[in-house]
Amino acid sequence: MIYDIDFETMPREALEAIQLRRLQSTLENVYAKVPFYQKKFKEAGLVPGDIRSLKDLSLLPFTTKQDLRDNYPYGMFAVPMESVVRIHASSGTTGSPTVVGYTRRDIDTWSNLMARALSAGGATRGDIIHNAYGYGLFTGGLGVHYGAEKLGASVIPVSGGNTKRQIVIMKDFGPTILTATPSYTLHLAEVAKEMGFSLADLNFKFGIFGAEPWSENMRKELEETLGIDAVDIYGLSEVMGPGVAIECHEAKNGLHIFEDHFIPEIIDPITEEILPYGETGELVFTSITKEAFPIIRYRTRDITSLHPEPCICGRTHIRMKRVSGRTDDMLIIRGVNVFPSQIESVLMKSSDTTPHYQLVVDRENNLDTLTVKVEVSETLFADEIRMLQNTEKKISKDIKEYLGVSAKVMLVEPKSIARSEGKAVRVIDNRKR
Ligand code: DLL
Repeated sequence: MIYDIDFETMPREALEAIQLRRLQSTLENVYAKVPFYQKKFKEAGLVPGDIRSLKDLSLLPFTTKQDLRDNYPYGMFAVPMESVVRIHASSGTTGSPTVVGYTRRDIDTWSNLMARALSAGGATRGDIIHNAYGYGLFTGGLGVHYGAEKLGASVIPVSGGNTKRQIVIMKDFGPTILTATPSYTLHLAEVAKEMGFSLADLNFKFGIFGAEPWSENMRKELEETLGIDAVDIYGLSEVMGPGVAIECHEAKNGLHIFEDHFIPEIIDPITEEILPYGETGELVFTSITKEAFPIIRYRTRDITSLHPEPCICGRTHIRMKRVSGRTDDMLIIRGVNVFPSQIESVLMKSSDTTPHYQLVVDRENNLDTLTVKVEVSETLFADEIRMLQNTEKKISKDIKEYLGVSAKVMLVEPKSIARSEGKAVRVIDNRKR
C-alpha cells in the first residue's frame, strides 16, 4: 500500500518544484539561524538568494561529520531549545557523538515518513510489529515506533537484547512484521532454534531490516530462515533516522528516497565532483523540511548509486542501490579496496558455514593481512569436519577470484564470534592500534 499517494507518486516536474521551494526556504532559515552555515556560505561568496534552481545546490559547500563534531552538542540547531522536544545521538565510535534535535513538527514529519516506509515494506494497520531496534539515543527504536503508531499498526516496543524473552514474546504475541538489524535477526533465529523451534513457524510475513550493510545473499538467508519477504530500510541520525529511504516489497530492488523531504546527490569522495545517475560514489543529503536540525549537503560516507527508472510499485521517488559500505569501513588490503559486505556475499555461498563472520586485518612484515573468521555450521558431521580444509581453501579462492584480494580463511567453532544486539562489528583492524 502507498501511504501518501499524492507525494509518493508525484510526477517529477511537480516534485522538483516542491523541492526547489522547500530548499530555498531551508537555506534562508539556516543562513539566518545557524552561524556555521552563514559563515560557510559567506566564505563561498553566496547568499541563499543565489540558489535559483536545483542545479545551483552544487554551488553550496558540503557539511561533514567533523563540522558536526566541532559544533557539539547543539551548535547546529536552528531553533531555540524551548522548541526542541527530542534529542538523539549517534553512537560515535571515535570522537564525540553527533547530537541531533527535533521540533514537534519534525517528529510529526518523521512519523509520517516512517509510516510511509513501513507501508512500503509491507505493513498495514492490521499488523503487529515486533520492533527489536534499540530504544534510546539510537534513532532506530523510537523512529520505527512512532511510524508504526502513525500507521495504526500495533507495535511491540521490545528494543534490542534480552533475546530469550523476545523469542517468547514472538511466540505468544504473534507479531507479523519484524523490525531489527539483519545481524540481530540472525541471532534471534539462532536462539529460537536453541529453544526448540523455528521463526519460520511463527506468523511473520515481512522483515524490515537496516541500520547496517547487508548483502543480497543475506537477504535470501533471512527470507528462508524466517519464511518472510525482507526489505532494506536506510537512514541516518544526521538526516533524520530510519525512513530516509526504503525498498518497496513489490520490487525489492533499490530503496526509494523520500525526495519531497531529502535531496540526494552522489559525489566522487576524492574529487567531490557530482556523479551522474547510475555511477557509484558517496551519498550526500540535503534536508528540505527539517526545523531543529536542517542539514545542507551532508557527506554521509555511504557508498551507493542513484537510479531514476520508474518502479513497478508506482512510486516516482528515485531509488538508491543497497549501501555496500561506508568510505570509512572500506578496507584497503595491499592496495585492493574491499567492503565487508562483499566478503559476506562470498561467504553466504558456502553451505558448510554460517552467516556469522568477522574480518581481522593486521600487518605482518609491513604487509597487510586479512583473516576471515567464519563459523562452521553445527550440523556438520565428524567425517565432514575433515573436509573443512577444503572449504577454507575454496572460500579463500572465491574471495581472491571475486574481490582480487588474498585472505586467510579460518573456520571457527559455532558461536565463537560475538553476537550483536544492534549493529554488528564486522571488522577488527589491528593496523590502527
Ligand atoms: O542506523 C538509522 C536506522 C535505524 C536505519 C534503523 C535503518 C533502520 P545511525 O545510527 O545514525 O542511524 O547510523 C547511520 O548506518 O550512515 C549507514 O552507514 C548505516 N546504515 C543505515 N541503514 C543502512 C542500510 C541509523 N539499510 C549509518 N544499509 C548510515 C547499509 C545502513 N547501511
